Amino acid sequence: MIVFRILETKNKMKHKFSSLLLGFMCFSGTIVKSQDTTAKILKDTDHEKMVWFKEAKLGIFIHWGLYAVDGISESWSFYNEYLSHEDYLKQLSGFTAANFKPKEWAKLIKDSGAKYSVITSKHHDGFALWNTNYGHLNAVSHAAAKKDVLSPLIDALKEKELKVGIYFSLPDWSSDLYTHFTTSKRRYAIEQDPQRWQQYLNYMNGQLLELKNNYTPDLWWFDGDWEHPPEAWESTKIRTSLLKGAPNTIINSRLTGQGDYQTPEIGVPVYRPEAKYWELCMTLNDSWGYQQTDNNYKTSQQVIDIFVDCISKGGNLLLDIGPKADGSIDPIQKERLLELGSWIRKHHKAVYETEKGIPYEHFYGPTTLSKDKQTLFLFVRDIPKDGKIVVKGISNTIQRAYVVGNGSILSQNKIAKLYWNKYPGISYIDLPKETIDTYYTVVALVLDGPIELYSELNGAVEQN
Ligand code: JFZ
Repeated sequence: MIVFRILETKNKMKHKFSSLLLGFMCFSGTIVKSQDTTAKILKDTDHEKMVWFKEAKLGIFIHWGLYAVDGISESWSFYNEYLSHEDYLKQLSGFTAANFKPKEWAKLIKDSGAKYSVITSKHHDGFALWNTNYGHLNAVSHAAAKKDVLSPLIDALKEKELKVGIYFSLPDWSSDLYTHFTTSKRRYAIEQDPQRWQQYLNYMNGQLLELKNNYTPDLWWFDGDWEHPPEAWESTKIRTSLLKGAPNTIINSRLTGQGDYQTPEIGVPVYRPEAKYWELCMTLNDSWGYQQTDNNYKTSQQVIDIFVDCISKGGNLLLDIGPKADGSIDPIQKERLLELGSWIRKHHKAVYETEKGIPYEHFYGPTTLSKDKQTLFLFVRDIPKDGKIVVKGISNTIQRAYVVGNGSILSQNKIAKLYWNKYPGISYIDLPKETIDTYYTVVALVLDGPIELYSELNGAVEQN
């Protein structure tokens, strides 16, 4: 039986989904590209500061909070009124972090092949993982843990030379100063009580400054901007204040209009996003936080499928784990990260410091290119039935073909190459069974210069 669960948040994104639906209703036989067009990013992003992000390819997202205690959806469970706010907060007594080993988390993240990690400092429920001076809902003063769990994790990440991203929810549904409480209860409207809203902004910006000063993160991952327009959040001011003295910090696109990169919505992009910088966030099962009832885990093959898809389209994958309330990590989540990590290590040359690949017309599968564009990496998911893979329309000479992480040199032959025109012919490259990887075999084609794709329309018959 196929278990089909829907991520909780999706119910709440009604406006976005209905416009998408409209897009599909207008579908009249042509291709509908359901790309993220809502998230506007800045045009003047400093490319220098984006280099590490562009080359990172993999980040690990961590959703850790009260919701792991009962294994219910993060914040949304009370917002959607599946249980009362009071009962939701009872989880405070179960958030022990008794087996929390930040150094082991950081090691696991490093071993996954990730170059950065993004941790939920505070989700929509308002529960802060650090010792904040703003409000009492935090791991130190109210939860069983009675300690700051964010600082040791960030220290451990930095020790492993991982870049640090901080997730911060703009909305705080537990704060009396905030407008929204649950789906059917609003505390007030901003127009009715602008002063109260200003107090909320002071509280929120106070927390942001604490985080900035304590941790100097490399990246801010905002969330929840949809509840108010950018003017209400004063998002320009937020950006200015966070970048002050830290101009190289990167901001995601969920601080409307102020982001440096895009976060594609609803799944792996089918078409290559146009944005220069983007990151897909993705769950391992169907939940962001730990939910023991959700066993719909993607297989390692599927996780690697998604990862390869992202990097071949020039983006990053931000893969999520949801640690348990005691700070331990489910073995299956660990296993997925380690399996991905060992595949990446074997194929690191084809992963890090590469660029998006070439169109599928040239090769039936995902590809990446080395920075100098002289090596084309072909990702072969299946076992070719005649032991050969096919490459078309590349004008360069393939000087050498070899299996990445294995070293075998592969033989090749070309057909349909005519001496009297420029059509480059069709290359068949032998891929012996012994070289096939469990997930993706990667073939490197070393070219005689930067790749040149042949795109003349009429090909071999042009001179007839
Ligand atoms: C948000 C959160 O509400 C959710 O709990 C989780 O933390 C996730 C990573 O981020 O969910 C969203 C936010 C925006 C969209 C989808 C889910 N969106 O723009 O489609």
